[in-house]
Order: sequence, then C-alpha cells, then structure tokens
Amino acid sequence: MPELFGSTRARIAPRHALITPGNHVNSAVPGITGATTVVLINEAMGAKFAQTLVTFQEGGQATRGASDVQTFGYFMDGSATATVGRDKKKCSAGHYFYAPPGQAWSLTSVKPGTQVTLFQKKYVPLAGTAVPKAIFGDAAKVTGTPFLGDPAANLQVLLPDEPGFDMAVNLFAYEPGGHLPFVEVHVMEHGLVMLDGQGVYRMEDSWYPVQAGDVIWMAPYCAQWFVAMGKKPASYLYYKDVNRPAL
Ligand code: UGY
Ligand code: MN
Repeated sequence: MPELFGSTRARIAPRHALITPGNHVNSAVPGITGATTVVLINEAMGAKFAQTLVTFQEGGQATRGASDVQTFGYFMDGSATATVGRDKKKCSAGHYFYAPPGQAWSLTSVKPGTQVTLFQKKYVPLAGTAVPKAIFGDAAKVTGTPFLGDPAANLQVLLPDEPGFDMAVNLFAYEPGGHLPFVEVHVMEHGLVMLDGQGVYRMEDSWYPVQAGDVIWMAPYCAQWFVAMGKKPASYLYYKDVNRPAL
C-alpha cells in the first residue's frame, strides 16, 4: 500500500499502536551485529515487554548474556543456529527458541536475509515454582485447537501452559471471514505481528485495516477484535503476559 505525501497507516496512541513495515527505522542494539534491528514495541511506548524485528545480513549474529530478561525468538524466514545456555539447534522458518532468565543465548551461522521476531520480558518469579528451562520448537509440530470451538479461528500455543511461565506466545490463524468471537477486554498485554493475509483490527474505538508485516501493541484492557478479510487465510503471532497474581 503506497503511503504518499506523508500519509501512513501507523498510529501510536497512548494505549495501542500500529506500525507498518513502511515506518521502520533501525536501531543499534548491543549484541546484534550485521543486521538491521527495529525495536517495534518497548517501555518507551508504555509496554512492559519488547518486540524487535531483526533482519540479518551476511556474517550477522546476535548474542545476549544471562540476565533477568527472558527471550522468545521466532524465525519468520531464513535459518541460523540458536544456542541457549548449553543447548543448540539449527532453526529455520517457523522454528522458535525460548531462553529463560539466567541463560545466555545467541544466533550464529545465520543465512543472509534471515528474519527473527524477538519478544523479551523481565521474568517475574513465582514463589514455590521453578524457573522454566530452555525450549526449541517448530510451530508446524504444534497441534492447533479451534478457538472457543470455532474451526475458522485456529490457535496454537507455542510455550507450555504452566505456572513457571509468565509469558505466552501463540499463533492465531483465521479462515477468510473468521473472527474473534467477541470484543476482548483483559488485563493481559499483547504484542503482535501479522504473518499472513489481511483483515481489520479493532483497538479501543478505532478499526484498522491490517496486513502481513504490520505490528500491533495492545495495552492491558485495550478493547480488541479481529476479522480476517480477503480470499486467503490470515495469521498472526502474538505475545501475552500470563500466570501472575492480580495483586
Ligand atoms: O489470547 C488472547 O487474548 C487472544 N484471543 N487475543 C487476540 O487475539 N487479540
Ligand atoms: Mn487478547
């Protein structure tokens, strides 16, 4: 969609945001070299997590030392060796890794053009519950379930649904015309990237046309609804915070 004469679909509101690929500006992020790195969502926006898109060039790599930050990385395209602590795995499109707090991670032997979406959050411990271990996964091997029984909205949960995890990352795929069954209002925050197709996202009192590559932030209690439009299925990858006490 050409955005001429200073027009844009981007909108940065106090409690939600939409950023399109045409808006991207790179940042220098320590530990990431030979790549363009776009910090799409972070605390500067009002979020309690960060969502970053990294596109690697020849010889690019990423490393992050152990800290209280946990990282989920999803391969949108390309391939690389992901190392978390002492474990390593060759990853390609649709694969993902989870680096728990206290473990270093890196991406090496990266094929030029590889794109990875990172979700990062400071880990909140839960008394009596063990900190999660490293995970490597492949979305193609994760069984989906019809969301609230609707086969037109298929949900894949990529991380274990266990109390040790204070973040979730899911894939949502919609048939054309498929939609969220009602306008959700919830305490959990979302970061989201459209992977395929197009549709309309309602956030608070605005309705936005969205398509593959768009990134969305929804603050806690942001009213939200989505409908897939067009002739192809639509899908998105999204983050949410989970499993911690209300007070
Ligand atoms: O998990 C969720 O809250 C999900 N149903 N929200 C969303 O897709 N906007
Ligand atoms: Mn939601």
